[in-house]
Amino acid sequence: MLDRSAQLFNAAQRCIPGGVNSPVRAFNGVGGSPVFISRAEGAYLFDEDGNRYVDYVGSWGPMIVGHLHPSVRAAIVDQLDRGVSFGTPTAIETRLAEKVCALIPSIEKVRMVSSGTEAAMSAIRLARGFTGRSRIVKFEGCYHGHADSLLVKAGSGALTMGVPTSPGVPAELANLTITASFNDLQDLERIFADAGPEIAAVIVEPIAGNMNCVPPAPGFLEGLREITAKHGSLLIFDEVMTGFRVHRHSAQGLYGITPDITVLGKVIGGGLPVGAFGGPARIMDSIAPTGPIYQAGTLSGNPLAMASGLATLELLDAPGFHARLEENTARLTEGLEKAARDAGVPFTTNRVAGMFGLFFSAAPRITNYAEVKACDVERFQRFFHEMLQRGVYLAPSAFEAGFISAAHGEDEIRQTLEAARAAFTAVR
Ligand code: KE4
Repeated sequence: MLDRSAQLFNAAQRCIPGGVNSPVRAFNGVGGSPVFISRAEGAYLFDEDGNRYVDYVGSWGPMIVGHLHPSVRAAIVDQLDRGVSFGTPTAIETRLAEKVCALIPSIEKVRMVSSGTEAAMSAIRLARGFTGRSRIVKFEGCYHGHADSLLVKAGSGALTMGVPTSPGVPAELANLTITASFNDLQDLERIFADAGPEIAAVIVEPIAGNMNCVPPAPGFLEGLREITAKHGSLLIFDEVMTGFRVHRHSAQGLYGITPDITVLGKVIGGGLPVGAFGGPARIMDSIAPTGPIYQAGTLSGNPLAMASGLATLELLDAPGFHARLEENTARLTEGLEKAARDAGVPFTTNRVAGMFGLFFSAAPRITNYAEVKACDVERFQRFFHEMLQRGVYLAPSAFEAGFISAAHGEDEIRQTLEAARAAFTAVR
């Protein structure tokens, strides 16, 4: 007898490509059939068969205050009773914009959109329009959503001409994207020596979270800032994942770097569809209707999503919020490393405040994409299922970061480490 999730997956695959509305959810990264979640609360997910899981995905980052937080729920319900969408300016859009500008000093003006992809795509167009240049630089292993110019990987050839990572992206467009190595400033220096005057912008995840969690090497972000400023290119921080997660003022506050444009998503919507891009007024005023660079969206600034995002950000104002997140992430990752050591399994972690990475590797720390790719993915896949069976829901991919919420406490971490001791033994 198939469990309910398996039955639902069979039905979903008949009318949704792969049975999912976003590929990573299909469990192709870990094998097996995805669990279908029916509800969530605090640090927990509950699947259609009634199984409970400690959740370390948090909808891929947005649920930083935990699922169904009473304040967020109340804000959504309050807005719901006044209508969900008007297609007009609303006061609550300004309140969220003001909150973002207060929390991220490099942002004087911000435009709301409906996803991180849309925000990154718009930021690229803004940088190209503002500088009059066409080429952009991204980093191998970093992900900025699925806009054409960003679905590009390093090609061969001296200029590391980009080649598409997906059919449907024209080679002519991919050619305008140069791919560099994350945490490798020499590589970037070489690219700018070759093509500096043509480069509109460098876009980077200040803490890589899409090659699993890889923090910036000391001096790397400072180097990006220096090189781009020297060549008149813009520096775009894609903080869709790190925004408000790693520090009250995001990664740029944690590392003390001022980018030209910041891309946001996830936490800023508290689980409802919100993305955003912002920066100094001198740049942002180039965006329609004040400037010529076109960008628009039917549901941009949706009042329900704004209410959810604003209530979430207001909860992050609590004294010690990020310190507690950091403490619990440290307790979790240090406990996992001990459990792996006791089981004799080569394993290490990375963490930055409320995000972390798990790696099956004998290396003391994982510092770049090549080292991530050398990790034991097959052992991670087995570990993932051993943990799932014991009620712990990790990201279903060896190349994704994990997230802790304010709802994770002693109990949840104890349950997780108990499951991990058995899971490490099982994958020894
Ligand atoms: P969305 O379009 O998925 O809202 O955001 C794209 C995006 C942009 N920038 C960064 C740094 C991101 O991490 C993302 C999306 N993250 C993935 C998981 N790593 C979302 C999960 C999914 O694709 O289903």
